[in-house]
Amino acid sequence: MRVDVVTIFPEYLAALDLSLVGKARASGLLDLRVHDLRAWTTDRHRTVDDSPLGGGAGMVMRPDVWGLAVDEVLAGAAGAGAGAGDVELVVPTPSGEVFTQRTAERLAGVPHVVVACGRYEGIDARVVEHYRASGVRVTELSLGDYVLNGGEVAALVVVEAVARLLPGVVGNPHSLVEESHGVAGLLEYPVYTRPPSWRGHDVPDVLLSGHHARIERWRRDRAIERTAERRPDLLRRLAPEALDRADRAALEAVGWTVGPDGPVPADPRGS
Ligand code: 6GU
Repeated sequence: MRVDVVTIFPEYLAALDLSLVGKARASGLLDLRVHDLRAWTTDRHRTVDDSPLGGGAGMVMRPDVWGLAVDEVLAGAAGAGAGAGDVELVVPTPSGEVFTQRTAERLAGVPHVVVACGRYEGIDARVVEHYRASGVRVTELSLGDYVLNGGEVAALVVVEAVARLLPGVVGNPHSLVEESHGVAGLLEYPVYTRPPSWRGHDVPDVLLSGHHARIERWRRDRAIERTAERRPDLLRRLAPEALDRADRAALEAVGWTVGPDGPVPADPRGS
């Protein structure tokens, strides 16, 4: 998979040389290239922004500079054999759709992703409009409901979340199956390692029992409990068919019941 990141702070992405993503790059599973947007400026001061038309605070990134940058990065990969349908332009912005594990899974199947990192008040809206109109898939992504100074952190997040899903990047593909925000729709159960007793806190006995069916049940109960407490929004989205009798008992133990559309708080006055 090829990923191009365009930013005015290429050094920000140095972290992608480390750890699993760094290894994926070194092994050739991930062809990641970071570009300095200012390489496409044409004036002496290498200007990438201008004041907002219509007035208001801050600065807006210029469409002409972004157009030259994105054209060239798209053309570079097209020359390497990718078609227009194989590329997706990702634009991090707090006004985008929320980036989730589903987004990461979808992007992991896209041969070429271009991430355009805006700063200031964002990129002139015609850039997204233009590439959409020219047939490029464009996704504006937000990390969540808070404001960052630019898209670079989102680029780090997207590259890490996507790269670990590429075949061969995570050593044991099994570890991708049960983790939080996996297909089960539950948060991950708590995990423990040796020593079995630490500062007076003991690992739950069942995990030392060697009884695999009981361990599996215990883990699923804890996942249900945790999700009810921390992410009731996720719990409500579970399909009733996905919940067996033991799941329903675990839900009832934490004050939930399973209605025709899925789990709901048992107390009708509750959340
Ligand atoms: Cl993707 N960009 C910025 N600037 N702020 C954000 C964000 C992205 N996601 C959440 N806040």
